[in-house]
Amino acid sequence: MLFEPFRIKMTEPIRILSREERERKIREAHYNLFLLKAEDVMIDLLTDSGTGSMSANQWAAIMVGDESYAGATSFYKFEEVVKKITGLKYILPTHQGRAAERILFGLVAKKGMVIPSNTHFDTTRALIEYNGATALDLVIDEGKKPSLRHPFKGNMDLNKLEEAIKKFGKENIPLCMLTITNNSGGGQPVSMENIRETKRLLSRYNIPLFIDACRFAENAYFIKKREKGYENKSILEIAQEIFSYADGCTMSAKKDGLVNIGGFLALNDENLANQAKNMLILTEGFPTYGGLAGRDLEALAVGLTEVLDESYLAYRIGQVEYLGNRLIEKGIPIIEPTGGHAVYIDAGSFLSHIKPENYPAQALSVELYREGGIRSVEIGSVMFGKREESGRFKPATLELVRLAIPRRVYTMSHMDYIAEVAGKLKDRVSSIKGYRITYEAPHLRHFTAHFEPIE
Ligand code: P71
Repeated sequence: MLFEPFRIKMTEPIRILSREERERKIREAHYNLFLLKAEDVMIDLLTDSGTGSMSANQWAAIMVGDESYAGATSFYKFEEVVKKITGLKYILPTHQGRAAERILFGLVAKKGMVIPSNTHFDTTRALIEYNGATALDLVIDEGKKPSLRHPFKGNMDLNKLEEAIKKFGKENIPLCMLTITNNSGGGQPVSMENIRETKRLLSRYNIPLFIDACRFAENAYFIKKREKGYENKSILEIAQEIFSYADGCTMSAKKDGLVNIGGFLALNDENLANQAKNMLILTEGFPTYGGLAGRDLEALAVGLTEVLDESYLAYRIGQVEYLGNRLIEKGIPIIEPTGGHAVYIDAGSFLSHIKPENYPAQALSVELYREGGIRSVEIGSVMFGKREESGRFKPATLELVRLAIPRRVYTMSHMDYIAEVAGKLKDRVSSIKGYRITYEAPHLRHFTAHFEPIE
């Protein structure tokens, strides 16, 4: 039987709000869960990013953080761990993932260029588009069918990738990305074979491969469990092989770095690394701290080591699977099999009476809060849908509600509570109504949009 492989020595209270209070809070937040105060949320599944608990060893490391402006000891500890895992040569700390992306894409994503990926997550897509380039999602078709089971639904479609290279020309593709695990598509892993073959194909055209490495350890665990030949390898060995195919990576360490803030950009190309270093100094800070404090780098060095522990990963992936199974038992459609960091409810199918332009996944996420104080995140047409210049509505590929599980924060009984709340919605699903947007920002509108229910 699965249990949490840790003891809890410090707790945080959860405030229980009445249904009337929740109704008022969500209305005041314009039906956007990002605009709720955290103290008004009972179970917070908005994101697994920066929301985990640090271990006693990480807190101890915080105390020995070296806050020197230049050449801090903490930087060299961090750099050594990142080099050991990735084998990449130039390691630049940043305050979080999108700072690494901003620097990278600011240098390579010129107007008219195309950057393929299995699936870009919101910040990578937005930063590529902000720089005038085009972000292409080329995940295998199996990855777009929520109920279809496949061990590596995050895989790149190699035929589509080769077609894209021929269509756009290799000179217009500065790099190709692989997001591991594939966040927008359900936290689904990419197989080692697919990473190797993607690299092999790109090498023929001299296109570098970059890994969006947020959840690399969770991806490595899936490879160990599902891919032939890896069952006896350690997570570290698997991670090292993954990165051996990469020319660089961006990382939001707020996920598999097991820290509350941090990230990095790692590169092999000396020329690109020098340009990136100059941008880092201009916009984040001196290269031995990036946008971080010395203590953050200490905690990250420990976190990147702890995340490779197999009993931690078995619990982590097992907890997500446990929640997924409880939802399936209640007849709630989810992306199957469950991925690494979250359960994704297929709101398009669960709320099939709401059209994509009325945001079924937004409607479901509001309802989870009303019913049980649970905060989730919409990954559907609010996040990825568009109104084209012609006025035509272009929906997202999938309408999903993501229940992201923070690392080492909630117990199995919290999972049971979440499943019970979702089960109650099942009984009154046809009464749930759609929404319209009343305010939106030009980029990443989901963070600040206002909504109103359609009566
Ligand atoms: C996640 C996030 C952060 C987020 C996004 C949207 C709503 C709420 C929270 C961030 C990622 C990511 C991948 C694959 C780059 C970033 C940016 N994810 N790539 O999943 O998942 O990292 O947040 O540190 O800048 O909740 P950053």
